[in-house]
Amino acid sequence: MEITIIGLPQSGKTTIFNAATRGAAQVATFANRTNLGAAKVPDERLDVLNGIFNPKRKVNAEVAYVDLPAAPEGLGKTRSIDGEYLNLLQRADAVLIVARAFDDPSVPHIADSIDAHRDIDTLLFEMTISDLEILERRLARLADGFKSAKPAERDALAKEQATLSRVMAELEAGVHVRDQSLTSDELRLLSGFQMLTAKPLVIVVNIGEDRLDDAPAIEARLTDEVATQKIRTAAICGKLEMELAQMDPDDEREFRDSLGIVGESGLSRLINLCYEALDLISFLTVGKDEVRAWPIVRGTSALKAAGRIHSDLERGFIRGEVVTYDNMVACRTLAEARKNGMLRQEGKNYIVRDGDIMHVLFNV
Ligand SMILES: Nc1nc2c(ncn2[C@@H]2O[C@H](COP(=O)(O)OP(=O)(O)OP(=O)(O)O)[C@@H](O)[C@H]2O)c(=O)[nH]1
Ligand SMILES: [Mg+2]
Repeated sequence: MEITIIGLPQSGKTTIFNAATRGAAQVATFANRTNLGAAKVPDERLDVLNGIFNPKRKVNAEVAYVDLPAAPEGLGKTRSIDGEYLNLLQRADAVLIVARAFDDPSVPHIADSIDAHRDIDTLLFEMTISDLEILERRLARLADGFKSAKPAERDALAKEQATLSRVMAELEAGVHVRDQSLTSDELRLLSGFQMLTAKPLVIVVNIGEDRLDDAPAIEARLTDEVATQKIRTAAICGKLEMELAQMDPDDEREFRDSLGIVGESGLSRLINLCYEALDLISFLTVGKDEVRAWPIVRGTSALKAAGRIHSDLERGFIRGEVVTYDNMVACRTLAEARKNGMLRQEGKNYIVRDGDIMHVLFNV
């Protein structure tokens, strides 16, 4: 699963990539390269389990992030996304848009003024245009195919034509594909085209370090004007978060305290929003060696979840022993959970839930 970061040139994409992945990719004027990295997904439950089990290691779930360079001609000027850049973007499982709100005279802006909401609209517009072009091309091909099609094939072609025309009309009216009501058959058809406005979307506004106090107000406006049920939004200070992420944990905590940042950091929240956007949940494993969170797509069966740990566990799967996180914390050992009847025996078709602690019994 991959989150791909896009945004106008110099909006802070690489800065936020570095913050999320605790990386040190070059932040520079038009550094023309793609950065790949993984972000650890913060999970307080792991910290608690770590305290109970005292294992050798604690392993967070990870999600891959891709930081694209600005589009060749400068995204926001091309009035559509195409070519190699479109191909890269189409591969994304979810898109993270970075919009600039920080003010810094030494960093140029293609529009010569700072307006995050305008830039978000520009990007959404470009994604929409790109999808319209995908649909136009497909419809043109269908029209050609129709002429040479045998009568028996015409029904299917006509049906596809009708669906695509309807999706296109809604898109022209400004309704992203992800917000359209589509049947599962239609969704299956559309998934082949990898349309950009069908992808889960997170929008982050990159605010200046001098506006940390305004973050709640900025987020409220985003919630009002941009967020939908399927578009998640947040405001974070990219530069500050990057600097914090590059410190060792003790210094980071001290620095955060000195800034008066309480509760979950903006960055943690952002990473969790992306996790949700991908529709990922975590199941947990515990033991002497490690406590660990494993990312799975919501709706994954115990059998497939076991396969995430190791293919042998899927191949030789017998059953899963499952206890909820809360019950685990209350009982503190699996033996105690078993004694109290809180360790359930689940078969291969059990749908694993977020926070399930699962021990897989297998035989190969
Ligand atoms: N003051 C301030 N500067 C920032 C912030 N975020 C990014 N910058 C600066 O803006 C410039 C561009 O940041 P990058 O993270 O490289 O932006 P980008 O979107 O990856 O840029 P391209 O890949 O070249 O399109 C750098 O000089 C950053 O230091 C911020 O929150 N505050
Ligand atoms: Mg960059």
